[in-house]
Amino acid sequence: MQLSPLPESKDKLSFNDFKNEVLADYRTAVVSRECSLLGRREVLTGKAKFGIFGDGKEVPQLAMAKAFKKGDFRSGYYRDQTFMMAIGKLTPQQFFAGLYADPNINNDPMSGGRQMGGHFGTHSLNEDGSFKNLTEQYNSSSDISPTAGQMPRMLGLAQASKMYRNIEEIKGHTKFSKNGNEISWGTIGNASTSEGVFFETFNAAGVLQVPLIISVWDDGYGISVPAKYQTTKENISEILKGFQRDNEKNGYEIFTVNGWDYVQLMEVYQQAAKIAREEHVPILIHVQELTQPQGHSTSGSHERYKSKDRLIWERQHDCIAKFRDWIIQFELTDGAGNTLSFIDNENDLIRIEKEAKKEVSLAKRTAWAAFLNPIKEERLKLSILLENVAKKSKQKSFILKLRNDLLEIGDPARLDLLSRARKVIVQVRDEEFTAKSELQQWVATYKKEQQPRFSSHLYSDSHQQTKNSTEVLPTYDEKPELVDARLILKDNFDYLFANNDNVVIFGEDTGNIGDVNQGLVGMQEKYGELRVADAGIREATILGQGIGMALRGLRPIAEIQYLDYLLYAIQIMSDDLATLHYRTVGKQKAPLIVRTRGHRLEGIWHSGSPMGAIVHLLRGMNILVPRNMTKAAGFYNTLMECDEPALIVENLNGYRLKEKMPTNIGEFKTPIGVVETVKEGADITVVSYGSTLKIVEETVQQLTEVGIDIEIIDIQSLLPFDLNHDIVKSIEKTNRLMVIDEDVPGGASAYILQEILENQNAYDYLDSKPTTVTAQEHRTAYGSDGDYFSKPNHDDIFEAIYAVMSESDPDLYKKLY
Ligand SMILES: Cc1ncc(C[n+]2csc(CCOP(=O)(O)OP(=O)(O)O)c2C)c(N)n1
Ligand SMILES: [Mg+2]
Repeated sequence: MQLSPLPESKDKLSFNDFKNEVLADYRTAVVSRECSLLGRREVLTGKAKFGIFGDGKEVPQLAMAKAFKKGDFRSGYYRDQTFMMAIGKLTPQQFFAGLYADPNINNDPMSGGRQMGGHFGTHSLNEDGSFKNLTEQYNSSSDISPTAGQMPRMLGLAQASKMYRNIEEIKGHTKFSKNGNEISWGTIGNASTSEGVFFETFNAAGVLQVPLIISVWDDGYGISVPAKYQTTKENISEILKGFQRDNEKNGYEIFTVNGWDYVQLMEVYQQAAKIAREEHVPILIHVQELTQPQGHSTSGSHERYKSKDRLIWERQHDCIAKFRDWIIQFELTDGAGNTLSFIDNENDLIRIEKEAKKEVSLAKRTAWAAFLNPIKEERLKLSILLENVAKKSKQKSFILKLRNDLLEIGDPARLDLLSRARKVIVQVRDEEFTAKSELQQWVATYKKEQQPRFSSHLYSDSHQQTKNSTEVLPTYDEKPELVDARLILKDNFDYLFANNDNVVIFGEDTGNIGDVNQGLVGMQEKYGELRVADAGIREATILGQGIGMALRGLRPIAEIQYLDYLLYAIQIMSDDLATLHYRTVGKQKAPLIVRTRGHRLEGIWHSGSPMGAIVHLLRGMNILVPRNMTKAAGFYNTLMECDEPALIVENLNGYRLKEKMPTNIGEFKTPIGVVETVKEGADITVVSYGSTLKIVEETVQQLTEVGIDIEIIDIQSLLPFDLNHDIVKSIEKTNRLMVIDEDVPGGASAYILQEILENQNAYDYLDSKPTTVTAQEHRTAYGSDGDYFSKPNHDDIFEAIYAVMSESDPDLYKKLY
């Protein structure tokens, strides 16, 4: 693109305004740089653990901030402190609070100390968990550390604008959009563009034609590895040229600009924003010739891997130094022939620099005091308690020494307090006196107060949390119609689309044919190509679409065609979606529903059921495993009223099985975290879920014939798990437990056992060894025999149950083999 050399805005503003803006920008850049410099020192002197800063990337971020409007969203990475400062969402004091890991969200609004510094985000939610009016504020989705992990979500943030502009029914959702004018602003390091999700997102945004502006901050390196090992031709915009739109075909607008060139940057960002906002065209801005004055992070020095020449070049091209030179040299002749400049002389800049230093230094000290003073006060209280304990205890000298050591720590951490108190409790275990009880009480209260600072908000705590969900049973006609189960889902989706205008669904083959199992047949025709959409084969970005749209108030359902292919998306689910509410201390939410189908069908990649991996990687989500489509539909209905993300695994072999058509489609609800006793019995509690549950049911008759009466419990919801502890109530009665699961040995079954044995204390009631029947440890072989020999089959289940009974009464149940 041809660009004019000076910002258009210059003509519109009086020179004084222009000058003030330039100097204010310079000030922001210098303040940000000073934060980086002092931040590094704080780490090197031990006050903070790790630092990764935005030095060398300041000037382009000023340009991005100027083009950024209220309602827009950023999805970026750890270099963006200058941008955050420029939009007024990060103060130097907050910057240092984050560096110190201050767990007070008021001090570190980015993550309440949960994330390393440099991971930014804004608050989308009110105290009660409801959305704020996002169009009235600058927004940043919360950063994550995995390189390029911000890419999939930035696609969804952009796509939301497209939805709000083009879907008539949701135009009234003015909290989230003003006619889809909002841009999703992505930032990424040059080296991180090597990641698969970068290219996947890039292509998808071109296909979808969404208002996304991706800035690549190119400093030629990814830690120590230079561009020649990262990028073909060492140039990301060069190799992406094929994406450039032309008169015939949609595509991208691509800009390149040097990161030290203030004027060009302003121009490029203004132009890019105009195109993206008005035309909904994705844009790449390749910002080149950036530097890293202090190296990658506090973990090492860049002198180890950059040549002398490169280091000299970096000093010469430091964007702030270049900006400074430009300010000094700038002259303009006005209409009257007067020479206009930004400053009288260099002293004007030196004054700004000095003030910035002072401001940052003060901010640092204030942040440190705000972080440390509460701990010091807590220490004082504890020291008095310890002294009281010492006075009464036989271990007086030990305790006093411990107390004195505690008081001598210059910068105490909470662990210093709690750990010492716990050690004292051990020392006085044989003694009894009031001061000891007070100390015990202190430990309990302190834990109770402090633990939530590190562990709260994994799930929603609003009134819409899934744990509050209640059951609404399906109702039936006297003689209910038996239908292919997929039709129950289809009718239920129809109801959901009709009654919730912000529900959208998308995935591979989801739109035109109504999903591979026809659970959505006819829905696209009825609700349009945007709400019921086909997606490319790109699971990670299907997830990202969902996360981004959910962050902006839509209720997306992201469909992953088969459970086996969830692995392509699981990184984003695990790193981004599942951690979102936790890492923002409840300041952002993405109530995305991930729909998939799986468990057993045929062969290695259509029979997988890696539920153990899933429940462990996705803490923070609800993992729901309905045994049939009525239960599945009920889960969708429940989730529509909740504000948490969830995965629903439908049974791949269940769509054509017959189920009774309920009369209250869209209204019945499967409760989350509640098990269901499918069959009552006296001899053994058999716990299972999903497709396997049906196989368990099929063994009932054979078991009855040999006189064994099993109780069958459907777990239904792996996360959360049996909130009412109903399983142990069954074991109280049967005194025996068997877990049947089609994951590998020690997979989901180990998780289920831990829940039941440890959390529900079932071992108290067991008369037999608790056992598991699982799949083999390899993937499932193809064909009917492959299934029989790989997955738990009804003979395996029968024999396993029989063996338990035989062990307890060998005369009644003679050994089979
Ligand atoms: C998936 C993943 N792999 C490796 C890392 C470790 N890591 C952190 S930053 C980084 C280099 C990123 O370089 P670039 O994208 O150019 O950004 P820059 O730091 O240069 O701005 C690496 C390898 C990571 N965070 N995530
Ligand atoms: Mg780099």
